[in-house]
Amino acid sequence: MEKKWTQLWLKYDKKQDAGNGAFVQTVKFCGFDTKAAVVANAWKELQRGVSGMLGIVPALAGDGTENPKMVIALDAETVKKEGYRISCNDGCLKLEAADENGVLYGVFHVLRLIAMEQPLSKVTILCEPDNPMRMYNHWDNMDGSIERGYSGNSFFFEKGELIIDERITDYARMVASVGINGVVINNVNVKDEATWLITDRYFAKVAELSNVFAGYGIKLFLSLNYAAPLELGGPDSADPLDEDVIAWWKTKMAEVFAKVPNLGGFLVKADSEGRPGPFTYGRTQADGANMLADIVKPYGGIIIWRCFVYNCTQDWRDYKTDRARAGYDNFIEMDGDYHDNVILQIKNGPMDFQIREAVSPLLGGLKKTNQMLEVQVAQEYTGQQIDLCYLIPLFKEVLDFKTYCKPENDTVADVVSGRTYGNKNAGIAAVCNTGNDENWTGNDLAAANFYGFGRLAFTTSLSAEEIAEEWVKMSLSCEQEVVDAIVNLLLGSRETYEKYTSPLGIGWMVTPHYHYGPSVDGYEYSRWGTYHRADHLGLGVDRTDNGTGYVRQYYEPNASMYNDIKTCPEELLLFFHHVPYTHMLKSGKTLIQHIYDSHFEGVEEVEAMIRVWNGLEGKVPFCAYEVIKERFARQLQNAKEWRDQVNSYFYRKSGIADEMGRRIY
Ligand code: GCW
Repeated sequence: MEKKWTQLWLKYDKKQDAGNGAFVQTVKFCGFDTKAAVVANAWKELQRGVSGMLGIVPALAGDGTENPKMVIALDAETVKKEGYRISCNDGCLKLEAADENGVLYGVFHVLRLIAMEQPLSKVTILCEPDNPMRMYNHWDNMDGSIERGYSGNSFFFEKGELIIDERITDYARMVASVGINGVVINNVNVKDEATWLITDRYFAKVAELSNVFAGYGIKLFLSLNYAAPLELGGPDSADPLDEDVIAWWKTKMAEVFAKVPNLGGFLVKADSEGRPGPFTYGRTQADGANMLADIVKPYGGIIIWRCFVYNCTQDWRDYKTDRARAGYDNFIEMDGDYHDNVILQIKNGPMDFQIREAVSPLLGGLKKTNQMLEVQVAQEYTGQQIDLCYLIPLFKEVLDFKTYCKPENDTVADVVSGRTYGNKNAGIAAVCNTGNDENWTGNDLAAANFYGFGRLAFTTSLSAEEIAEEWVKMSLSCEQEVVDAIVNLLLGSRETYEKYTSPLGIGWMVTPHYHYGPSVDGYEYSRWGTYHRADHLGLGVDRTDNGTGYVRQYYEPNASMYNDIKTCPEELLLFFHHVPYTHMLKSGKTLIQHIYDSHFEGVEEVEAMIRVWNGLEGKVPFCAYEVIKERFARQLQNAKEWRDQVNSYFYRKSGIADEMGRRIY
């Protein structure tokens, strides 16, 4: 069966000219070789976009051309790496770029403006990426399944093989258009065939894929099985200090880098959720990461080492062990020991991609180690691309968080961009939400996250609203009324989701393993360390000085702020404190009343979103309209289930009735 797929925000359908056609008729390149892959692709894209949107086929101007309307010129002096400047003077549009990636990003910027029907004549803009590394991580398995994937199967793998087709090129165009410059194609849980990606069995295909990426300025990365030596017929150990193990990796990496061009390096999940790692051999995380890093260094390779290391066989009776502490406790002591081509990749929160949790204290806690932020665009705990949950506001909140690691430049955005400590190996990665569904992301509106993450990683100062507006205009409609309606839906969606799910930062309460839908006690008596600790008097995890002491992992004044129930931000109240149901919130409501109210409100808000959506029938493309409508119907079911289970649970635990006398079971 032939698979089809949409072009998302690069669909290049007919647009109002807005005076733009005049600029893109003849284009002249200065200082760039139009035959070089990335520049050639940029030129191809410009032709494709302009002819689709404006009905003009741009021509390449020769050296002798008197008055080209658009000039794409090299400027590595005043424009930084991967950056570009667009300006318009005397009827000539100028795109100056520092390098080939800059040309590509600049061209996509021009196309974006055309797609948004904005006049090019008014542009003067210098765009340089805020983060050196801007990556998508795919959790795709080689059998074609995707761990935490909600939009079909993998388009990278099928039945143990790599797929190289037109869709891969479209994927590369898509992510390059928002500035992504690195992609990990396989799941961090590297098992079975995936371990063999670094062998002869797959080199030819991996190289082919890597070349496609190279044409769009994207470095290929692979997830690595730390125990590869044992599984690929090497030494019977993966001890990072063992001479035979080191020798085996040296030979292996020499081979891999020789066979696979454009390889950026490797992502490693070690000693995490049953994956092998240096702890097995009594070695440290730094021992493991540095061993690999030293070996890939001659090839310019980077080792991205995940910090998702915690005890996943905890006893729920144990109140002292706190999963939130684990990342920091496992990595802080060796700050400064990691070599300079190691980057520690840290999830935004200390638990796991919940709808609301504190910011990981490791970010900025580490002062002498390269750090990268990891967020999840795939909606594992945030509605699985059935429920609408625009995540850019959440990501911005994390990036804006003031760590107090230094007197200035101390936000998470500063730290992970490398501004705080002046390091180059830094950036942001996101677990991607795509699959081989026709619309790529299951719910068409979930593509706003796919788009938005890249835009935000490139230009952190963009607001969630600006990003949403761009995406809507490029994907669904430029009609202002429609744009406003959809942007509002997106912007309110995270809080709505939060309202009908788990309250005030406590998280979880999800169906075990699947993580969609409510199960209040689903993880309460399990080994995973994700408890709410509800009893008949109250709920929440005491992470203060009297509890697990987690608050002390933050710098002051954050530590004291979180420690004191009076200053702890209320949206994180239950993350840091065990609180009586009768505790009075700033709103003047008791905790229990807040739980009831927010759950009723959450469902009402979903109903309101559905009314808005129904009003857009005929104003957005039919397919998208129908898919989204169906998703909203499922979201409403889910929201009601959450409301009723959570409210009933806490009514039964507390014995306190809803002041409004609404139906609780
Ligand atoms: O959130 C958990 C997921 C796992 C995932 C793990 C991780 C890839 O439930 O499916 O494994 O995080 O981030 O490694």
